[in-house]
Amino acid sequence: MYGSAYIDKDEKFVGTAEDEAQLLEVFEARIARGEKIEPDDWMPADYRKQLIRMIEQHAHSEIMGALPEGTWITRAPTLRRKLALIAKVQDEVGHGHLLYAAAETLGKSRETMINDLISGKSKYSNIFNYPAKTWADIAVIGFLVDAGAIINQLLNAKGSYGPYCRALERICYEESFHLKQGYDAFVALATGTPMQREMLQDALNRWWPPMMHFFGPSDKLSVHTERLMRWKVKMASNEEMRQEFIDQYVPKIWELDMTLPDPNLKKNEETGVWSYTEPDWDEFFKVINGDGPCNAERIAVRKYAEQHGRWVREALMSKAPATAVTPFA
Ligand code: BYC
Repeated sequence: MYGSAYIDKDEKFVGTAEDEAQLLEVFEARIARGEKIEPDDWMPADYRKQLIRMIEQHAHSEIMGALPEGTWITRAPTLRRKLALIAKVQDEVGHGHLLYAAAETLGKSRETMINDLISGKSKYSNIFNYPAKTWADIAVIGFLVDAGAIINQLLNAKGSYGPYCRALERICYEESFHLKQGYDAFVALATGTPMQREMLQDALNRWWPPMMHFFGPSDKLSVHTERLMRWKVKMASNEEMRQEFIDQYVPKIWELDMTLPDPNLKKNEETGVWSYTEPDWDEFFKVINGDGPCNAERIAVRKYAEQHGRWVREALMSKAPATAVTPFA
């Protein structure tokens, strides 16, 4: 209840327009003061909807991201790399759990979220719809995709919704280890044999275009940015995040004498702004709408996991039989 107003069982606001305007004013003032919004606080229905969309997509991206990397655990070149990759994949799945839990505070169940992922209703990051063909792909994912994720997440951890911010903060600690392992693998290949450098260059050429897409469409094409930034769900525009990524990481790639497949990539030293070839946004929208090189394969794996893991979930949720034997008794 909020005065005479309340939220009904379908999450609809019931009250006068005046009540709602007043609540909205208080809500926006809290955000402007930098306060965190918590699950039991009043929030506009659209804030809730946008947060569920974004956190859910983020959670899906974490568990989908574990798939291309997971296939390389058995093929990692050394025991040390294998151990690091196992730990990373485990972390990514853990991030998925944290984020599903954060989204659940807004009223959508995990089961519904997983169903929406495997039915194709929910999106997940474009970047995980491409194949990881060689070990160099794993180095590029660990270095550049994790770097991109950190840029996005460090910013949004300062946002307005408490449970999402706290999850992001914890995720960022782990992501910084992932970035170190990715960079280490990247440098090992970049300073290795001509064949290793060639393999790395090939991976960079393939991953660069989806990496440019990773931060979302150009600000002209972005539909949610303006509202999300007003509500401090998103703390920077897609283009601001992309510029920050390019500025921090392109010099690190070039200093290893590797190249990027964009002849127009150049920094304006006066303004600090990078120019680059406009990414192919048709390709981006095709991929995020389910028609990328690996969409069907990724969804099929998640569907398999959902179906074949059902008995485990059911067993965990069921009450233990009265006659159960106590282990080690
Ligand atoms: N991929 O209005 P816009 C990881 C969609 S995992 C797919 O700009 P918004 C890792 C967008 O949803 C971390 N779809 O959107 C894991 C919208 O479509 P709908 C991944 C995208 O939300 C394992 C439409 O395009 N990070 O790092 O304002 C191993 C218009 O876009 C993408 C996150 O998930 C995309 N890249 O801004 C290694 C961060 N971009 O929903 C690493 C959380 C846009 O209207 N998400 N779309 O149908 C965000 O920060 C924001 O959602 C975005 C997009 C910046 C990505």
